[in-house]
Amino acid sequence: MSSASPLTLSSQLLVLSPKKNRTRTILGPCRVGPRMSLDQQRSSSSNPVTLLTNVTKLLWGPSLPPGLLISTVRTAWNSTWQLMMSQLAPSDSSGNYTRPASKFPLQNNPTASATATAKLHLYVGLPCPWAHRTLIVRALKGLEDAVSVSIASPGQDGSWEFKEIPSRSRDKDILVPGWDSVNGSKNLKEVYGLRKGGYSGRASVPMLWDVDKKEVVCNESYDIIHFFNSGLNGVARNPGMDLAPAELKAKIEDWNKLIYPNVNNGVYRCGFAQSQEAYDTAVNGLFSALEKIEDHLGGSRYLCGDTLTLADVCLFTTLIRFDLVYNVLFKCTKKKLIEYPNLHGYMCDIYQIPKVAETCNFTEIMDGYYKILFPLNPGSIRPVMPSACAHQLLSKPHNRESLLSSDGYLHV
Ligand SMILES: N[C@@H](CCC(=O)N[C@@H](CS)C(=O)NCC(=O)O)C(=O)O
Repeated sequence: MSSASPLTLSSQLLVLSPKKNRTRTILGPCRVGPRMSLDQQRSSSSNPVTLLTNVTKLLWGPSLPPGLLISTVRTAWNSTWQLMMSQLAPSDSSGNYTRPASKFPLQNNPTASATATAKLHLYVGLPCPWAHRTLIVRALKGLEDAVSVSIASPGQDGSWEFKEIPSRSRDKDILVPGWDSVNGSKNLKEVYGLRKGGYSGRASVPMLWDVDKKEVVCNESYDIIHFFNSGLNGVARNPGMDLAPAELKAKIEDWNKLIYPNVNNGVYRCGFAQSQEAYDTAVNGLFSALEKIEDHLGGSRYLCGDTLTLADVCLFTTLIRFDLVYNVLFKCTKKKLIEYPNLHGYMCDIYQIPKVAETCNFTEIMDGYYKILFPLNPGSIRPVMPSACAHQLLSKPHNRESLLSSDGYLHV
């Protein structure tokens, strides 16, 4: 997602058409086919794909050899795809996706110590796994009153947009895309731009905003969840819940070192790989990490033992999207998540923690990825939701309560 608009590319494709010296008319009967009804003809003339097909026929005639057609389109598509990917998903010289660092980590924020008393607002998008982490910790800590939220939806050009009117539900516990309730902005870029000194970089979610100072507090999910866990206990409804107790901090970091590059970012490294080698490396790293975690979860209820921690929250938001999206769209195809009994049971266990299911919006997740990630799914067709991902199935008994004995260490 970036400021480059993928939609402009279809018009560039037209410019790539090789021959301009044909004189056939586009509306003759052979263009629409003899068996097309008048209604079909009318609707097809407004359909851009049909229009492109007709223009192609006009330029080349109906009998273009399939080999030429395929090699021409392949060359045109590959070059535009490379162009798009280089801007939307930066990679190194071997085609490995390299995620840009967040511009506003918490430790760089000079006002961070005063932030606990500031009026805070959280900007998120429901498809985003990084933003999802912050919604879960906000809910578990009971920060709904202390940290209000605005939910953006992905726009056609990949930016995060707000609806123009408040959503009908004013219930802060119901998470649906809506308007920007503190700044009234039309998109997230505009909100970032309100900070002193402006901002022209990536307008990413999640983003924590200081309402009175009109300043970005942080846009790095890992920092935000740590801050929500321990920095706002004075206003949290559930201050006693500690998702990163001192004695587990080292274990949480160890799990994160395995899970962030190979699983959380690993699925993106599969999906955004720009060479076969880059994809192979990413997919092997992903599934070997999943195998390790699967083994560990056979004897441990959560990653660090019998206590739910931030490491589990971070893993959960990738797992819950796995069969819905990553398995298909990002080519994480070696196995589906449902084929891992321990990982799947563990995911259901976390899903069933009160208030977690309400943060998971499967329709928004599927729409967000399949309809908006244009370079990976140009037709924008959203596949049917896998039946194993239905709420009722995720709510079934998981029987993991008895797994209490692990030391919670990552044994590799
Ligand atoms: N490292 C960041 C990553 C956030 C991120 O990449 N968010 C995506 C959505 S899933 C985004 O908003 N991208 C918009 C853009 O890059 O312009 C974090 O963990 O918070």
